[in-house]
Amino acid sequence: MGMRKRASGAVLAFATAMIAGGALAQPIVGQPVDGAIGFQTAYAPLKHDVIFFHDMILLPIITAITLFVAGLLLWCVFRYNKKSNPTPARWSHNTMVEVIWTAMPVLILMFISIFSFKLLFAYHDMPKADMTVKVTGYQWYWGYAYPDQKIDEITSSVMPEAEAKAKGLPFRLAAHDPMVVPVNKVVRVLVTGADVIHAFAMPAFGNKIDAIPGRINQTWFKAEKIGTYYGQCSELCGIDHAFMPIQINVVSQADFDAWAASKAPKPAVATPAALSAPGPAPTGAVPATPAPGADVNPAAPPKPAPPVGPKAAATKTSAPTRIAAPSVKLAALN
Ligand SMILES: [Cu+2]
Repeated sequence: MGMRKRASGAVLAFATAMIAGGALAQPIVGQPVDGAIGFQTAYAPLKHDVIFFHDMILLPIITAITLFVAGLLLWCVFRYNKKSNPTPARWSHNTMVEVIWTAMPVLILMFISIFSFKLLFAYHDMPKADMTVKVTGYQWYWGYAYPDQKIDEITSSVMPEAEAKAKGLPFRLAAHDPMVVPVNKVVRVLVTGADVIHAFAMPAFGNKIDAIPGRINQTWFKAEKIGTYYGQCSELCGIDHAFMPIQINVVSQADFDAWAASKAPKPAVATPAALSAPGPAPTGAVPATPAPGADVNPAAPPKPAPPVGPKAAATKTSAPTRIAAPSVKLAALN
């Protein structure tokens, strides 16, 4: 009776969740859900591929092997115990059986590898990107820069507990200044770390990639629905590792354009390079072309190390400090 009541309660909760999910035009994805099982719902192509690979390829094979081995065990236990089989056979080898139990696992692994490599290539072979976001992991927050929109790095930090509670948002998932991207656009994500190794993970899009100082890793997603998506740093990076959530707001192209316009161009900052620039500096504008040596275009592959010295250091100062920091490390590593 209790079980039945609980089961019907679960069905009701599921139905309510489905209705609520349908009614909500904008999903909020990435929060813990009571009684959930399996992966988070997919909202990007790679995640669909991941779920297909797991649910349609791996899970049936694992289930079949488990049932087969369990059946063999039970058969041996009941058919060949001392009572049912008092005089055991004396032979020990069977060539056919040995060939089968060697060949079968090889064939199974080859079958899995077909789909596994297909998935791997899907991650690697990014479609033509519509835009780029450069993600930098810091102890303990994230930086999002938009080179195409000329938006300097935006610092995104965890929303304090009191504020999150007041707004009804999940603490440790909600963030200030989240990443904002347009819906149905291929977003190339360039990921690096400024201090230690972090990892950029967005389960609803199937993304998880290390943010490594001195390296730029690349991944991509194409968000399929307008909404709010939560992820977290997924590489133990220090004492506040649990307090650097990743929030991505997927919005319409019009909303994204408005947001981008509000973030760029930034007002001019008085830097030594800007002050010494020939001619009157245009008011309220950052020079359109990056200063030489200022590695603000993360799309470019790591270049041979520029000369490191007082001169190089002087040109670096014209770049925003946060972006310059990893570049300096890149140069030092090269
Ligand atoms: Cu971390």
